[in-house]
Amino acid sequence: MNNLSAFYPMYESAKKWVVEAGSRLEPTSVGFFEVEHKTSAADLVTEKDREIETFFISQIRNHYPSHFVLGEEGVSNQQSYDPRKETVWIIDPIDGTTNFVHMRRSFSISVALYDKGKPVFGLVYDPIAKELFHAFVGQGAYLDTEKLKPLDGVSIEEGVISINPLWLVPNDYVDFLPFQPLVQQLRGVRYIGSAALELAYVACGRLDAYLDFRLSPWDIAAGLIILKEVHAITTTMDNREIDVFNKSTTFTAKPVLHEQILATLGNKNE
Ligand code: 2AM
Ligand code: CA
Repeated sequence: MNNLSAFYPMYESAKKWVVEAGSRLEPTSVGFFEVEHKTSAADLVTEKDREIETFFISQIRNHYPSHFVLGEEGVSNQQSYDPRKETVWIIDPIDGTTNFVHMRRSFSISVALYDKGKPVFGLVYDPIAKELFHAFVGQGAYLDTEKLKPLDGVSIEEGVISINPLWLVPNDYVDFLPFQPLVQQLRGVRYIGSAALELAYVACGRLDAYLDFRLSPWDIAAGLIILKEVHAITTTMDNREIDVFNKSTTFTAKPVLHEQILATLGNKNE
């Protein structure tokens, strides 16, 4: 842990920055903003996404000029670098942009720091609920000041899980048919639409598992760190280790449930 202690002041700074950035996303501060499509009509970006990412980049450049920033909106415009050799902040300025645009709630800001490819700390902040999920590697995970407990096992029959509904229809990633009996066995299925928040909800026990498509580093970087601290089991859908710097399917669950879901799906996705 000694070599990580140098990062502690950055963790403290990051906590202040997410709360400050979040205040700009509250209904009273937001006002009118432009909405654009990226790859499709379902893939939105707003001027608020870019504003929040720019806020973090200016803070990081001022305080830690040697660090790199990997942000969803690509505002930082840095020369290419190897994230496994540098100190990198991975930032999703608004995770759940569709929710931000349509509902003005159920979105989050996700900030993580990885040093030479290794996780250091992660924060997921919901500025509407004013909930900050955070963890520094090896020191436990927290919801605000409350330490989160290690997760207990749960069975499919008792499980309430979040699944991207697109898993349940023909798709490019997994065989959808085995998901239908899975849904029938579960106590309940939800989908929130902010990957970072869904990972945080598994960590604090509000959800028992979460499965989603090929997510990007900024969607999952912070959540993975928080989940590990509470002993969630997190893999790709084919039960491999997630490489945070590459897109991958994401499957996190409480003990027992992870194994049961994979068995129910028949590991057909291997
Ligand atoms: P975003 O809101 O930051 O884009 C549900 O849409 C979840 O999947 C959100 O966390 C969303 O992140 C993420 N996601 C990743 N790629 C996406 C895409 N191409 N279109 C919509 N959502 C995407
Ligand atoms: Ca995102």
